[in-house]
Amino acid sequence: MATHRIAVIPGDGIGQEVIPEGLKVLRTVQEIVPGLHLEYEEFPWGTDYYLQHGVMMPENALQILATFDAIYFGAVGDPQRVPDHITLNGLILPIRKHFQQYACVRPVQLLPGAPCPLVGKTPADIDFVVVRENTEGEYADAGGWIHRGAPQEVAIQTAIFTRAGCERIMRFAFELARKRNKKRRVTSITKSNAQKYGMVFWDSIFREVAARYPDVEANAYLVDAAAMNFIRCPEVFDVVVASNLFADILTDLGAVIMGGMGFAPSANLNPERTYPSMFEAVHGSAPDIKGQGIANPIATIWAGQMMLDFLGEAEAAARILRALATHVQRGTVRTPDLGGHHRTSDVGDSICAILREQAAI
Ligand code: GGG
Repeated sequence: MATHRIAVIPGDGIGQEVIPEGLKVLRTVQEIVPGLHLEYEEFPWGTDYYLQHGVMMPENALQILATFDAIYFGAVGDPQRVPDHITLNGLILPIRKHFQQYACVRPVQLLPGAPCPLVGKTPADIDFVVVRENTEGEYADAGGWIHRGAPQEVAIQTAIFTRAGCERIMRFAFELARKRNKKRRVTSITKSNAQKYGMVFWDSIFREVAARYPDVEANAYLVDAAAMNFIRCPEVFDVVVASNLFADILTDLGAVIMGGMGFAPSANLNPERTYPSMFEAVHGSAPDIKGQGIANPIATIWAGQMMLDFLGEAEAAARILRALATHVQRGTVRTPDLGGHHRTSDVGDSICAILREQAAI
């Protein structure tokens, strides 16, 4: 009987409201599935911590986190108090990079009952996964800003694409297409007509890696065409692989076609399991609604489900996904983003009640 130790970082804004619902669901499934044992330790890192200590997390934070099996993360950002580039670069990006969580897996799956803004599209049409390169590319933190404030001031931000980084994320995408065993198709997304070094390099590595997977179809789009096709024909996608920035942007679009930002989960995986992986919603801290208790916790609950799946707890993960899908299909408990009047905690309670109902059958 394995015990999984989970580091919990609610972070900022609605992260502090959705994480308790995720934990509520995890605790409920733990009561139901024999042998499932999860232990949690919560860390108060984020913008409040920054305002007290001058850093988003303590100096030894990564050493502390390294001792856990997984990290369950809420959200980061409180731009009224601290600029976003400080909060993001002080918390979530160093965790992703240090722990080599290079494969950011973001399902774009429309559950029956979820509100899809695309006319005529059904859950059968919207079922793909975006694999985001999570450690380099446009978020590599390479650049400089000189002569600040002077007329000759200049800033340079460089995207970094390494052969090792491209190969590993592409291999991951092809393996995922095999594992999903649906369309067996990987679509690479770049802007290599305009970005003629890094992205042409990405394209050439994609062709090399694709040649090693003859059983998986490989194709490629420019990012502008991909954005259009996410809306026009989402059914053509199975596994999408893209750089850090492009996949970050496209997965907000993906979230909207699967029902809204409140639905979209995200797993930052270290596939080799050398370090802990981190699970969070795609959405951010939503300062506009923080503290009101009305945020939709589905994405964070779904991220908790992905965490259990990655930890090898297949039965518990399957139960959460089933309960979540039932909750969405019933549509009786809805936060305001879905046109309802329920509260964040009502959604957590509803999913826990369905988990218990389904366990009793
Ligand atoms: N729960 C995710 C979160 O807080 N995201 C804030 C954000 O903007 N992140 C950018 C990124 O995911 O790279």
